[in-house]
Amino acid sequence: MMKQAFVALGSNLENPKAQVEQALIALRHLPETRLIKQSSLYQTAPVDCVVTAPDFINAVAEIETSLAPEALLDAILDIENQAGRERPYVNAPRVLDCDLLLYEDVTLETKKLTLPHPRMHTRGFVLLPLFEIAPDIFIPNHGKIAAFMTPDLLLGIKKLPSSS
Ligand code: PH2
Ligand code: MG
Ligand code: MG
Repeated sequence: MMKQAFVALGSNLENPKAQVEQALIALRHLPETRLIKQSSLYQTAPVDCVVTAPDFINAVAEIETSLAPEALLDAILDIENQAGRERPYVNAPRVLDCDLLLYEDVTLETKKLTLPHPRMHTRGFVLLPLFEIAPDIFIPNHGKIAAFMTPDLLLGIKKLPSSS
């Protein structure tokens, strides 16, 4: 049985736009998985990062997969590692961050994985691209996405034209 899931992508190192585009290609090639929709790319000001952090490119993808949540997480962390992800400190600039946001309406809290992603409803750089491709999505434990789309969260976010 195919399950619906949403993955957030972010990069602010080493040609972020190319990193996110490459990650979207890598998602297409995951086993047991289909890429259903991808959002536009967004240039976003860093949130909760050191002041010198460069802007990010962010996007969200909708997939269908028969991988179980933790297997899907492993698969997207492999995509990060393939891109050369390093973790010198919390929220350090990164070549690629792939976060599992939602998996059906599953709520889960294990050592490895929390669903829904615990900060997704507070972050404009996740909410705006997610809203673009899934405006009616319900965030388990929280509610409909539109309720979280407050103007202050959307400051510092710029949608890139699809051609650029
Ligand atoms: N990711 C973070 C912390 N801050 N800020 C932006 N703009 N985009 C991100 O993807 C991002 C962030 C932790 O993963
Ligand atoms: Mg993240
Ligand atoms: Mg992450």
